[in-house]
Amino acid sequence: MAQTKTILRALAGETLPTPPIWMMRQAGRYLPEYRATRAEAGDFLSLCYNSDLAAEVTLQPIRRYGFDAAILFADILLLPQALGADLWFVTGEGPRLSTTTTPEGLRALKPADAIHEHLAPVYETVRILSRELPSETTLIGFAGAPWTVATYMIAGQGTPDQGPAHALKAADRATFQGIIDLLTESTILYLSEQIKAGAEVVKIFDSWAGSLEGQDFIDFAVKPAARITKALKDIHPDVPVIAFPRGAGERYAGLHAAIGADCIALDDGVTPEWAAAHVQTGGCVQGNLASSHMVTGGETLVQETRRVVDAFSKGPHIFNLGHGITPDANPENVQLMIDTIRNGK
Ligand code: 1CP
Repeated sequence: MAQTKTILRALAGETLPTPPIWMMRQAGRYLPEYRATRAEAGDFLSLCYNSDLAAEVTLQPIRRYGFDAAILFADILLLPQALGADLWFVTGEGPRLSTTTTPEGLRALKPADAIHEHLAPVYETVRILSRELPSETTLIGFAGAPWTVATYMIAGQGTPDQGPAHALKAADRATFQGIIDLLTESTILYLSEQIKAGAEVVKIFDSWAGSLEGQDFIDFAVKPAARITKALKDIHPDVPVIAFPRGAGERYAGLHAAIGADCIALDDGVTPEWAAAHVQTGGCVQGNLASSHMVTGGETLVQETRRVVDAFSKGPHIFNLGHGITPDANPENVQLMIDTIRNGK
């Protein structure tokens, strides 16, 4: 049967007259209905593990805006928790984890195939969504990339420069590589299970890829993503993979082939014109309007939205922001962006 979902058509390489749209963090604190459901759940992690409420917040931006894709509501740090790390969120600050920095610490984690019981509520959220989403909306599953998840496991929190992870990589390569390998294998199992539950596309978020330099970028951003993509395609050959090595800069060129991904997601550190010439030539791209426009709005938002659409109009493109929408964004600016893309030409 010919594919009718616009995101799947773009991922298959089709150039569409109007790009399909979704937004990173589209279910989030900028929406009053999200804040209400989160309060009902009690806290962020309880929301992630309550399948009915997690499905509800996933659906909220679809009802409000009619995005072309829904992204499963969960977090990249649920996987290390399933591997045995302690995880909690400090209000106003962000995630905290017990640290893994020694051979003993690595050995104390569970094996990759022991994650599914802990993550069962996430798979249930996917099943609910695949029943309840409108027929034209694509369901995206996701996981963090091994390097990005490792940076949190090693530091025990978010870090501006991923210093502790770089330090472990230099001081105890075997333990560092062991963490990367465990995350790579468990991510394959985690994403494969999301696909079995109904995810139609999966995305690998490597938010901190940009701090990897030289051969490290190849070894710890490109190779793990390529291994995950290859393993998933062996099991689920028709499910597209989106890779998001944020901050890759000029290294975005050639990544479709190097990773084997159907789509490379771009942050706004590269211009759409450069990316059209150097990245979109390799396949579908996703991105890359700066999320700050969702705060500031106005004529600049309209112009920059048009600029992204126009720059990528000659090849396969999924419209998105360059990073997640922030809590201080104005929901009306999101509507203005969508109207500009869908009606503004
Ligand atoms: O309600 C709240 O206060 C929590 C805010 C929040 C939300 C809405 C967190 C905490 N995670 C999420 C959901 C989330 N996280 C999704 C759901 C789907 C959607 O996009 O709507 C996804 C895909 C993520 C992915 C994620 N979590 C990433 C990768 C993408 C990115 O933004 O770079 C990262 C790095 C995380 C860790 C994390 N979780 C939450 C926070 C505040 C952070 C970042 C901490 C830091 O900056 O270091």
